[in-house]
Amino acid sequence: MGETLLRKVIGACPHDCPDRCSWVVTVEEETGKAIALQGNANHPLTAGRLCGKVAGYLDDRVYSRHRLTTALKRCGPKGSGQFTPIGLAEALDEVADRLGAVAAQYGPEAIVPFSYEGTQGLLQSKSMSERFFARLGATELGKTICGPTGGKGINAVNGTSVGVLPEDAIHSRYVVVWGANPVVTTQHLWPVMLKARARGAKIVVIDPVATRTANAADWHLAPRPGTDAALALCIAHVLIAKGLTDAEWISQHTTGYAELAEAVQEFTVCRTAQITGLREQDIETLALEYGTVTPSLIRLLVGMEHQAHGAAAYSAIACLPSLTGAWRHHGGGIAYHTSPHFMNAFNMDGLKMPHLAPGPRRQINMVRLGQALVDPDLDPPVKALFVHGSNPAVIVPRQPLVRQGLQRDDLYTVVHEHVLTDTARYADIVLPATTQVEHLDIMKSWGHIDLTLNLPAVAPPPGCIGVTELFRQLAARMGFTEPCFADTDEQLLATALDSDHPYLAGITVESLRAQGWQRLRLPQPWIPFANGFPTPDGRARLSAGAAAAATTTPTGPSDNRFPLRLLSVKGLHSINSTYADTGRAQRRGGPWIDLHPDDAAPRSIGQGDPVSVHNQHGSLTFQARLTCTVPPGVASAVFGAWSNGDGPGCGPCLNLLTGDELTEAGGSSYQDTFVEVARQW
Ligand SMILES: Nc1nc2c(c(=O)[nH]1)N[C@H]1C(S)=C(S)[C@@H](COP(=O)(O)OP(=O)(O)OC[C@H]3O[C@@H](n4cnc5c(=O)[nH]c(N)nc54)[C@H](O)[C@@H]3O)O[C@H]1N2
Ligand SMILES: Nc1nc2c(c(=O)[nH]1)N[C@H]1C(S)=C(S)[C@@H](COP(=O)(O)OP(=O)(O)OC[C@H]3O[C@@H](n4cnc5c(=O)[nH]c(N)nc54)[C@H](O)[C@@H]3O)O[C@H]1N2
Ligand code: SF4
Ligand SMILES: [Mo]
Repeated sequence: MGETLLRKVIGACPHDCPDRCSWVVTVEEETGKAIALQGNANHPLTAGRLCGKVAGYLDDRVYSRHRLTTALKRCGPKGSGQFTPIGLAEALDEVADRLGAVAAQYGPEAIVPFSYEGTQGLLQSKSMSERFFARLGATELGKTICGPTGGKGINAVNGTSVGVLPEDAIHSRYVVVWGANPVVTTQHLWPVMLKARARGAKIVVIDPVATRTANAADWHLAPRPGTDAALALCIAHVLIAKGLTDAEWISQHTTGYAELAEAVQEFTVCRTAQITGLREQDIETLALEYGTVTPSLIRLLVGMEHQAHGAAAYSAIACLPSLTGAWRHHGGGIAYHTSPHFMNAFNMDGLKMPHLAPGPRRQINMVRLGQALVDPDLDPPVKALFVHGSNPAVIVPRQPLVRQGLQRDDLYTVVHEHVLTDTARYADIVLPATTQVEHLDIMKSWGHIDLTLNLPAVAPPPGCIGVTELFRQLAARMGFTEPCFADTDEQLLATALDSDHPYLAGITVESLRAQGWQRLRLPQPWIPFANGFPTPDGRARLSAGAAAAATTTPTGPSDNRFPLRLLSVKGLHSINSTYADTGRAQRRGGPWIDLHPDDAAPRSIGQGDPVSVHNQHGSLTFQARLTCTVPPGVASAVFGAWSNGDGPGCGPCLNLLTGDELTEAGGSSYQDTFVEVARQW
């Protein structure tokens, strides 16, 4: 008997996760089947291990019996999930005809492309599809739901939202994880923090919820949600009052110190304890430790941004390392995200070709998708929706309105997907997508600076089509004759890297093939503001922190029938709504809503009781979990469950209860959701 020949192919996880693992697919030559998927042992952060969400990617997606492998045409009412299989060519003919007809009758802006972070590959999410919709002159989607609010807050102070490289946490001696949950959401960064701890660092978590990270940390402080700006301003107050500031750094590298010093005067420890609900002694200890242990690092992610005044908290916090001079040190300052390093370096214009647009394009904010779909006065009205790499029926706030819009008979909806998501069930045409092991891509990361390459390892099922090929074929059918619509994936990859940016020096497709990833050539050690801040005068603007003083009390319930704040948190078993369909999240019971015993008692709610969680938008059913991990006044549940169908992952979708009010940066304020919880009898 001959030996089974195996081939190893490098790739990278496509998900919206800061870790961006590099992976290795093992393919059986004879069958052409992928038989194993493992983390790349050569990649420092991945260290040979994929997380539990993705380790089963081959079973859960590539070879899943639930995978879409043929195009579908709707044959029942919208949302019913009734479809007839049709050929891919026929489906594409129909889509091209219908888009053409909509553009001709209502103008191209009546077509709205809705894509988000299902895959973060540049080719699958930011190349041919962007060219296509630009050339068409379709509406542009304002991609505001994750990141811009926190980014705006930090930018207002530093002129950029980049800072310390998250992996440089290893050099820190005081790590403040502020509104982030790395044990769940950045699983490969957490071991770096533990290594820093082994070298003497203290890990402090600031989170209203006692998360897994909080439980694993040295110290957990649980302020009331939305009071972080006050806490940061109070820390500034103590640093100034105790003379723990770095006067030289302040005078050489900042403006607005006097304004900030004035603004923080009212944030005494006593008053801040009242605002935040923290103990005075704890606030003082936090400020003193932060001001004296060097290097100190604040790790931010998106946990605090989804509130009306989310940006203010990030601005106030962003002032702290400029007060202490933490930015001087390797591993000192703020670690937020690393995307801009990549996006500034890649040839994004070459990939997206925005100049193809016939003129300026209307923008619709993704957070307000529901309003856009039902607005009778919108000119032009939305007549076609093209979804890929996203699941708006689940992830967009104010879900009932989104679904009302998706239900419209005069809306033509196309969904390109792996599985029949809630959104896909509303489609007129569903197109089956290739998975990450079947297409070429190149990936940025938002949690490290390693560029990863993803090579196709196996052939896709015959009925499936990748995003690039999909839009190539649609472009041909729409009569777009520009040569750029004939670019192959290899040409797109070369275009992405066709840049003189020094960070890409020496990085080529060939060199990436060798080990699957390569580090951007940032100056080492990376001390982000060693040469000044990227503001017009090179200085950090502490006045932006001072301005945060105006919004230090959280938004409260607007209707006293709904007094409890509903916090959504990311789940361990899903990435946003992806993999909710595996049902893994429900294997340990639930779905749970976490409630403080003090809130449960007056409502006669006992452990495990079925409860309705409701407000002006709707009602969901959960099982109550009484726990002191949430503070009084807060109910908390995992986000991501689908609600249609009868699959194992179906459950309460939190966006049924959220509103579509915007943050200062146009983002979603889904953490400003207020509900009542009642025992179901
Ligand atoms: N397993 C898993 N990993 C993921 C994801 C996932 O769905 N599942 N999603 C990915 C994506 S898209 C993102 S954006 C990241 C998000 O990564 P994180 O920001 O780490 O995750 P979140 O759960 O959104 O929020 C973190 C914490 O913020 C806290 N928080 C909420 N409001 C406040 C507040 O007012 N103040 C403070 N101090 N804390 C507050 C919440 O209690 C929560 O524990 O994770 C990524 N990684
Ligand atoms: N209430 C509440 N709402 C939230 C959040 C919350 O915590 N609470 N989190 C918010 C955040 S931080 C984010 S980032 C967003 C996430 O919003 P999305 O980026 O829309 O995330 P997913 O729900 O994972 O949906 C991605 C979809 O893309 C599909 N997909 C994956 N790969 C491909 C591909 O190669 N091609 C195509 N065509 N499709 C593919 C997946 O199957 C999946 O259905 O949700 C936001 N909404
Ligand atoms: S979701 Fe994140 S941790 Fe999991 S494999 Fe992908 S990049 Fe790694
Ligand atoms: Mo996100």
